[in-house]
Amino acid sequence: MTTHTPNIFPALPARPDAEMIARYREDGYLAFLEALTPDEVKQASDGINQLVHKYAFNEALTEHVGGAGKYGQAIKNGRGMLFKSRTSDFHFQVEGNYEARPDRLDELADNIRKFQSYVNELPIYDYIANQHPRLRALLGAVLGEDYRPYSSMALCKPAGGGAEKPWHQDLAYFSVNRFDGVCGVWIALDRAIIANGCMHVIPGGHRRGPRRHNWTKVDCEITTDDIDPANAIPIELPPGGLMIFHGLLPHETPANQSNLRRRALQFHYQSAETHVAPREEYMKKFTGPEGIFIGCDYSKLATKE
Ligand SMILES: O=C(O)CCC(=O)C(=O)O
Repeated sequence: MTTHTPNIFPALPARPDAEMIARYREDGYLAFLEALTPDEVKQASDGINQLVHKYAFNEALTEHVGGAGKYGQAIKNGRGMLFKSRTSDFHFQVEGNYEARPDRLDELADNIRKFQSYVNELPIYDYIANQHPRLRALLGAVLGEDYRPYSSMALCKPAGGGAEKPWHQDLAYFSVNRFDGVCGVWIALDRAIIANGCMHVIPGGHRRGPRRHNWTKVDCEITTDDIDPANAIPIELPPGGLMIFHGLLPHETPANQSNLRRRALQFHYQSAETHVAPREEYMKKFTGPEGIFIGCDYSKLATKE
């Protein structure tokens, strides 16, 4: 077991200092208890309900893919109904054990598992992701001033059973040309604590490079022979708190075993030198000692029983 003083600071500063950035490079993450204002948190949280009301069961705007989805039969975390916008990449997926109904849209909004590509759906998301002055200063210091957005994706955990997201590195999924210039930003919209599935990280775990991921019955994950959970620390955050983390940092969020909903926003960013690479090129780089790809291989999942 390692001892570690968590990199949890009171507030996201106007400019991060050199010491903070040195700790990011060393430990792979920084957290700030206060980053969004209560009004920004409310707008972002209400936005989830607005998007569900706009898109769910709206045939003109949305395609509904019932039940398990493309890969859902093989894994527990992909089973809920999928709502896909017909005009943009925006889509969201319902938690696997929840039955979506058109007459209960606010309840449905509390039972979403995943929102994807939502940043252009409402001005508040574009503001937080791309214009927030303090977040821009932090990203500029971490990735270089000419960084760019990579994606927007948010996992939520409904009260009383929202599923876990097991140990993984985000770069096990992202087809990019290099692994030193990607980071994620995770922002709590509800209080995130151990009981409702807050983030857990392995401080410094990004420095070991890519780790082996396997498809299990739950998800694509680093199994515990390559992670020592005793080295993990929880990052508990109030609404509006923010964590920035390296694309190779192993992290997980346990299941929500409480009656407290846990919503969060997540954005990823890339440095100017980082670009989307053909899958084959990326797979030759995200390798273990044998030179074989060890990220999340979707072709294996499609054939999994
Ligand atoms: O928000 C969560 O529960 C987990 C987010 C995460 O680790 C991911 O999307 O890669």
